[in-house]
Amino acid sequence: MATVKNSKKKIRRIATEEAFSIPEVASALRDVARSPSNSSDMILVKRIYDAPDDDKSPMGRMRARLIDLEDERLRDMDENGVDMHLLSLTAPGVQMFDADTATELAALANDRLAAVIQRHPTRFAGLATFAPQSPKRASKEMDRAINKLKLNGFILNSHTNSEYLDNQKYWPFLEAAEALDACIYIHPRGASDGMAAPFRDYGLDSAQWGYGLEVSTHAVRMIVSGLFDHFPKLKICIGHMGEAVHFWFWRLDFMNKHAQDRGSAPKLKLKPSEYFKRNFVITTSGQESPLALDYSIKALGIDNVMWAIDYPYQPSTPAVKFMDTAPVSDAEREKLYHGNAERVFHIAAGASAKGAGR
Ligand code: VNL
Ligand code: MN
Repeated sequence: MATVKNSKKKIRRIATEEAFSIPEVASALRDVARSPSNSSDMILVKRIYDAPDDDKSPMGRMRARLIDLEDERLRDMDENGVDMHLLSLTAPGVQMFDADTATELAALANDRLAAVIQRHPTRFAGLATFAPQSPKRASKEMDRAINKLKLNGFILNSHTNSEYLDNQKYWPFLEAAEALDACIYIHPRGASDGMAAPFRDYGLDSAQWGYGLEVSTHAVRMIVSGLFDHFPKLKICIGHMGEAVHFWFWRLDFMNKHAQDRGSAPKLKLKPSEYFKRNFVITTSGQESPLALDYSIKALGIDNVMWAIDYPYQPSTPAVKFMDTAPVSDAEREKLYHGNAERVFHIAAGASAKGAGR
């Protein structure tokens, strides 16, 4: 068992950015992989969804680990003392499909998610998928996902057809999320068409670099467009230690003021950094740097940071060790490991799951 600094107490561990898929979505992504699309997601989609169905293929194994919920995943959680995965349909979600296919597959994925949570209510919670391609139907599915399926919030894989949420055609579902008091987790996908070119070399298309730029740009567009003056209670979560947005606070505030003064940006009620602190929470997914954690807590406050693994793309053992040994107090560790996730994602406060091996 990993050592817990300062304490022997067992702390409930809720991992908040944990990826899954269902066979129907994986097979639709295989069709995308074989299509002529030029999206930067194609590099990853071909790698994972057109890999051989074979135990010896590492990417075939990755696809199997995404689809598995109750076998290897639960074992990995038990071995690492992880009480709960907050599951989300993995990137690019349904956002590369046509509107009808996307709407249908989102509902199917949400049904499967609700069913597995019902079978393992102490081990899984889940973020609902929706199809931004059809904002009106998306709002209906969002309502069903929260009120009927009792899911815990929403997942959105950044841009849709290279458009961002500051585009008012998407506002119906922002209104729905705000009214439902449900947080939207903006997860990365390959960069939008206009910014993808420099990320096509050296493996920069995905988690190494491109993903962070894609989501940080999305978050900043939302903020400086004035969207949060229309939706002051909307909650957005971003992973990978906040995609470095808060590292830019000083310059963003200073230069946004200039942009406002010369008329190239809308007037805002607050400074960009104030919206980020009010409307965003972040997770530590796939970014296990104690220095970045320390900066994040100082910049955003301890109530706005949550632990995540990024399973199965990242291994669980180092993610647990990172949080077990983070130089924070036990009260802070409780918030990072589960308290903030319980509040933001409406997860019932509860004891560690039986069988969580610690
Ligand atoms: C990767 C990492 C991909 C984390 C992900 O979603 C993710 C990757 C597609 O390393 O390719 O959530
Ligand atoms: Mn992820």
